[in-house]
Amino acid sequence: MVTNAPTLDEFMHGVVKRNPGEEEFHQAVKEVAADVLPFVADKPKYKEWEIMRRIAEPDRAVMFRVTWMDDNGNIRVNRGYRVQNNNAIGPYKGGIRFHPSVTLSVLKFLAFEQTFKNSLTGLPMGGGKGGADFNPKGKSDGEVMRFCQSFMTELVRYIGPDTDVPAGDIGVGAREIGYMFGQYKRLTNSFVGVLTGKGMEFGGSLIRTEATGYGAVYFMQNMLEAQSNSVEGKTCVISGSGNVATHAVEKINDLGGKAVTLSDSSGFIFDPAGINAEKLAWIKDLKNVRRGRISEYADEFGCEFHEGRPWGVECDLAFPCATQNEIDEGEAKTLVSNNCIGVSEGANMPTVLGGIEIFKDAKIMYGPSKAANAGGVAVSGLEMSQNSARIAWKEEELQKLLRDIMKDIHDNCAEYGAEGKHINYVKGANIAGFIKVANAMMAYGVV
Ligand code: NDP
Ligand code: 2IT
Repeated sequence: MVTNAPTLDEFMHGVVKRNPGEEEFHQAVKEVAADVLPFVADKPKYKEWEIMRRIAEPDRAVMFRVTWMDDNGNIRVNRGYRVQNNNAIGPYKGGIRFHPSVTLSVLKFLAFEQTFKNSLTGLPMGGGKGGADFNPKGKSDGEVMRFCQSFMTELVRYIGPDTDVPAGDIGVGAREIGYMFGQYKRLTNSFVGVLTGKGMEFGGSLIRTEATGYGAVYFMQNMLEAQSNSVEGKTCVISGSGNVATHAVEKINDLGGKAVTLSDSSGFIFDPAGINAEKLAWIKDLKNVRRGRISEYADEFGCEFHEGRPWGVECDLAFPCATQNEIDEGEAKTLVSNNCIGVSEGANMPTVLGGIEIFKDAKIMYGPSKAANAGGVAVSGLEMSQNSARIAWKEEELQKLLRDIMKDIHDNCAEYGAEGKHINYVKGANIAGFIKVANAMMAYGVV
């Protein structure tokens, strides 16, 4: 069964042919295959077992109608999905996204990435992702509740605490997880850890809310420490103003950095004085309770608001924490020419492939999403462990576990990504994430 190793072009030709028009999925697979194919080329065992081809084909993807009634009595129809990419090393695990831009391609890219990310955490979790093209913006609590209940009424068939454990992502936070968990419990008459990111009263874990943003800053700190540098005194540009962005700012402040921007889909605020703890508390209330726009910050605190994205603001460190493809090639060049020395990705796949090449060529510290934002799903894994054991760990223990996991991910990426004195974290993350999944798949034979 010996086969010749395909070139990247040959491999991608097959992926594009089997998944026509799914550009985000092609992009995510290409980024990984570019590192993994050369790595397996002289390792017959991985090559012969066609591991990369198998990981790039989801185990299954389900699509379903979600019907619900709005406050005016209109019948609304959305499309729901769950993509179960790979469960070689544990139950499928990954968030649920509610956003009008959700398509099968977006969720396939996210489930594929999640497979490598979850492997990097060192915890037993496979990769999955789900969501719907539902737009929570401007909806009442009642509408969101009815949508979540209808979504779960269908999703319940495909998930379970040992099968597939969803969590939050864009548009899905504590409120939505509460509604979905309540409906799962009602439909199955079982109280189990089937979702993570739950409220503390019903099986949630301390620091899950903070974990992704904190983890992305820890990853940056680890990259800086490898060069005898630190976050202290650094000017930081952050995009987004949701869960990941606000907690990244919180940790930047803790470590003595200065966060000067946040954004949403309308534009960004630039606050040269820095977004301190008091301003951050105001933003969390704006986003989670009043559900307002980031432009209101500029009115409240008297700073600039601009349309577009924040990457033209001069900075030492950049933290994209909003969405995919939010740093294009031109913006990557701008960051480099403004002497930005490090990028840590809180969002999933925020940099286009051409932008990644620009960061690599400039040899700046670049922490790709599957490594840098793994702190969230890592604490989700710890929430699953606590639920299974029916115990709750203390905050200090969890804080330490998160820091240690992020350090291990960093060191693992550094080992596989070493290129002389420089560390190619993209290559390191792709290869380190691949090996564990590949070894498990080979143990199972041809499945
Ligand atoms: P939230 O819904 O809490 O916040 C999303 C933020 O990004 C909002 O400020 C939103 O602005 C902005 N945003 C979303 N879509 C767009 C867009 N198309 N253009 C511009 N801005 C946009 O989500 P999270 O903070 O949870 O997620 C942010 C990113 O982090 C995503 O890429 C997600 O996949 C990733 N991530 C999240 C994890 C988690 O634990 N939550 C874990 C790992 C990664 P607006 O309100 O205007 O839409
Ligand atoms: O992209 C991600 O890692 C998440 N949205 C979190 C997934 C999870 O299961 O906690």
